Amino acid sequence: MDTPLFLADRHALPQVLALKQKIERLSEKGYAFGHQDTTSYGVGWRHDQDKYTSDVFKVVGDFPLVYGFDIGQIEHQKDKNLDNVPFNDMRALIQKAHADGGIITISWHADNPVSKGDSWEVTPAVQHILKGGSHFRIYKEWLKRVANFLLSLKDKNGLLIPVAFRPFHEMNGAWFWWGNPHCSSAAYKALWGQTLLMLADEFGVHNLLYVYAPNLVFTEAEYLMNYPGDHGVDMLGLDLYQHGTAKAFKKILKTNVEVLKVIAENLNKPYALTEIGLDKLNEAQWWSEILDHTVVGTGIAWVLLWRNDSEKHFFVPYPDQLSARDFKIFSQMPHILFLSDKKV
Ligand code: BMA
Repeated sequence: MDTPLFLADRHALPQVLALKQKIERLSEKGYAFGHQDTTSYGVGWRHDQDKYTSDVFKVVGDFPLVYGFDIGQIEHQKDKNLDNVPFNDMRALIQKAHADGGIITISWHADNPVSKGDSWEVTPAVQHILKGGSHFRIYKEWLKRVANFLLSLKDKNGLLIPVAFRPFHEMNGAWFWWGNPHCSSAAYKALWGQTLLMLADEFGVHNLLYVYAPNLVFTEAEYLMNYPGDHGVDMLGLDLYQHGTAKAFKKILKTNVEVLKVIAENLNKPYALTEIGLDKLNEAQWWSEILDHTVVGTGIAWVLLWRNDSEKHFFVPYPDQLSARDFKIFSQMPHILFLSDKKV
């Protein structure tokens, strides 16, 4: 794939282009394994200074290649994110993952700037936070705090760490205030453009690769409904969870990956499954027979499994979990890239 010469942020730092090229290279070798909050906590443990681990590491002896984090609550200058991860720990874990050669991706479960409820509080807000709207100033203040955190992500030489940034995700669903039923596509696109411009031009954030990521779609048109345009997006994502049977999920996954691949190839952008998983993993062979079977050879850059909160909410096995054996087999497949695979 030839990397286009432009990035969504025209003043993006060289390390952002390097990140994009790394993502493109790895998708030619296979796909990377990613996990949300992998070093922040897992089933039955939380990160502390002397214990650097991950449920992925506990089961397979290796770390993911892609590390997901979420900055929800940074907009209020809180000490911890919405899942109780202290932002100071998060920064240190990002620095460590980056130093180890991992790829960092960040989402933002922002609170509702109008109602002050959480992301799932769907009082219409998007139209009010656009320039000229009644809540623009609040939004701008919140975005400044986002910018401050992103600009604090520096490596040991003081260089900014490049981040695949995935704001306002799953916008074609009804559950977030930025979702389609609660704002028009035009307003969503305006919010995307405004966010990018403000982060880059006003707050000087130039370490971001912008990822657009709808939830499950049925058609290309649906995928593109809120697409902010080629010049505002660097990478295409898609979020998809298994809610029904394995058979039904495989079919949906196959269709979605096909849609994503066709669009991404047309637009010449890398693409990934930016969230995926089966909560509680009650399928012993989920990794090899369901996930890999459908994703292998499709050019997907990564799969990012969602977080391991507790025995009631987890997407990656912990030791002795039903799918742990299969996960180990999956992790050893040569086309699935973990941190120690120095293939990229
Ligand atoms: C959701 C759930 C929530 C969590 C949120 C943000 O999918 O895991 O428990 O707060 O993501 O991480």
